[in-house]
Amino acid sequence: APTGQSSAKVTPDMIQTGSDIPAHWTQPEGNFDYVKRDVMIPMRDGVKLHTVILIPKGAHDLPMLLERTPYNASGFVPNNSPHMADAVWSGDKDWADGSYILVWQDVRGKYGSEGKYIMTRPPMGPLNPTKTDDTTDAWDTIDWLVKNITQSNGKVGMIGSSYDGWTVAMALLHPNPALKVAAPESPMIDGWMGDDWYHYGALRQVNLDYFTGQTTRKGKGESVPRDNYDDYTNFLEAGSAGDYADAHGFKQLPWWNRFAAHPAYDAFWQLQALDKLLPEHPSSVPTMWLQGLWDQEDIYGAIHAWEALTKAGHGANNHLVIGPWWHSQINRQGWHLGPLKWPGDTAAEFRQQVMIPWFNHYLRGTPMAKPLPQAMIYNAVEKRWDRFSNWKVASAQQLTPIYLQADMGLGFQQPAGGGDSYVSDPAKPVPYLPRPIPQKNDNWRTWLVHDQRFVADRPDVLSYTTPVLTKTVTLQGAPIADIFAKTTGTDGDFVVKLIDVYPGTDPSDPTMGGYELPISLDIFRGRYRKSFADPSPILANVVQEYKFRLPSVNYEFKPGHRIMVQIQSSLFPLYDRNPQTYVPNILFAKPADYKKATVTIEHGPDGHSAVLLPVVAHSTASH
Ligand code: PG9
Repeated sequence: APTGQSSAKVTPDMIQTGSDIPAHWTQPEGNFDYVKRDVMIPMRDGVKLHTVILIPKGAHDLPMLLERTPYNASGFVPNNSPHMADAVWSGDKDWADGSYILVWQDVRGKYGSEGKYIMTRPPMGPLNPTKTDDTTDAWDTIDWLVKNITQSNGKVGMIGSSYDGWTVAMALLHPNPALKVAAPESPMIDGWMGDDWYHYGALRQVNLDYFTGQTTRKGKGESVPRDNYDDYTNFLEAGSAGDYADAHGFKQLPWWNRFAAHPAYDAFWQLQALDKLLPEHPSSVPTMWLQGLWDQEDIYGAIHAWEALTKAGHGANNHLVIGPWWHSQINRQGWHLGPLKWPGDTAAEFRQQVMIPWFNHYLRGTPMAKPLPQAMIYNAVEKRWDRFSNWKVASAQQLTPIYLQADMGLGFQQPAGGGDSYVSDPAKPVPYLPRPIPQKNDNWRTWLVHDQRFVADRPDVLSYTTPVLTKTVTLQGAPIADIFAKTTGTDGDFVVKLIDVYPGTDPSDPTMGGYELPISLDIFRGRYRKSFADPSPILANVVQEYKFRLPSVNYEFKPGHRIMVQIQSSLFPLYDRNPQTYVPNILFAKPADYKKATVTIEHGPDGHSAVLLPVVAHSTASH
């Protein structure tokens, strides 16, 4: 047998010194179909922003697609593949066929970018005394790109969803002339009124994880540590949202302190609401405002930005697209949404057949087979896109009240009177999903289509239902909840859900038998019934009106189905609990402030509770 040991001799090349990691490593890119550049782009104040650029090999005269993000630009190119389409994250694959130069940039102060981070930094002005914002940063970036990326044709399009959709909207306040087309996808537009932070003043407290995720580190921060698997328990045991935040160190976070000092819709929120600012600085950039019908994070932004611009006379270059999607699903697969199945991949088809051809039209002059209409809104019942040339802004709609009636009935006849009461107990708030509700929640994306039968038997949830419909009821527009109620408390929340009750059996899909599908729902904090800026206590035991707009729908209630309106006073733990005792700032309510209240929903005569429905006799949609 070989021995070998005695002749072992150490030569110099065997000796391990220094480091096995070279000072610099360059990936040979001989077989790559693109070139990757990591650059630091200087802004007007000298701060440099980290930017990742993928340029197809041999490219010339290509348009550039820019996304600005607080979520790590490098993460948009997760794979070290020689093929551009394999290198980029799934949402950008359709753009990575060699016909676009792709650009992602870290916003100021996050990940690889220099400078200071401010959460959704307000535009320069009273809330931002500096000389830069995300409008100037987008402007300077585009300026640099067209001057330095010689393979480009000098034209830029911007996309991005949610926060990245907000960066698109910010760029539109004063766009660089090279910005030729834009698609804010599920953009955060007004964080107080109906996007990520509050809905009509009710705090979306599960977003407290977002505060630590974004603002404890320059890179990705941790979520808030949990004592229990079930967030219902975690938030209930914590007390108020402020108690929860204090217990987890939030006082160290400037954003939380600023946020917590402004629970009402004061100047802090009003002056950064982009649906107010965009019409004051309208752009001529062709813009596709895009969101999901059941967008669980930013259901407010796109449609309100589009409506505000349209109302101000800027409808010609602004289009509205609402797909059958959860938040940002436009950038993923769109075969289904929870139990709702579509005939194809609605997201990929939209990207490939509408969005990219539309971008190509403005960025390389390619004619479009079909012009983009004023609005394209998916019809989730007929399972097809409806195209509208006259989708109305909410204020111009004709609305038909559907009234709450005796014996938990619902109908178009105004009832003479009556009412129903329930006890709302902050110690037992109504969950928004069946418990347990883990922090990493698989149902988060689809909670807005969850079967509402899981709460129907609760004594603090009222469900009003029509008889079985014999004719189709078609809704196109924004329903408005118009609730008249009294309470024994001095504050309180109202949750109103418009629901399609499916027939008891469905032979083709038995699991949908009797399904209670929410098609539009929202929450309203009672203290804001007179003014969002100046809250006031509810007068105990006096009937008050609570009127608020629900998310827009393009829906058909079919014969055999029933329409339901459900009312309750909490939606927990997604929204913080209202103590039902008026306190100056609910974020810091004390345990003794949380009190049971008896809530009575009036049918009349002191106000006829109803949901005002955008019923249309004849749809004007084309397909
Ligand atoms: N909805 C997320 C968000 C946007 C803006 C601020 C806070 C959160 C997002 O998905 O980006």
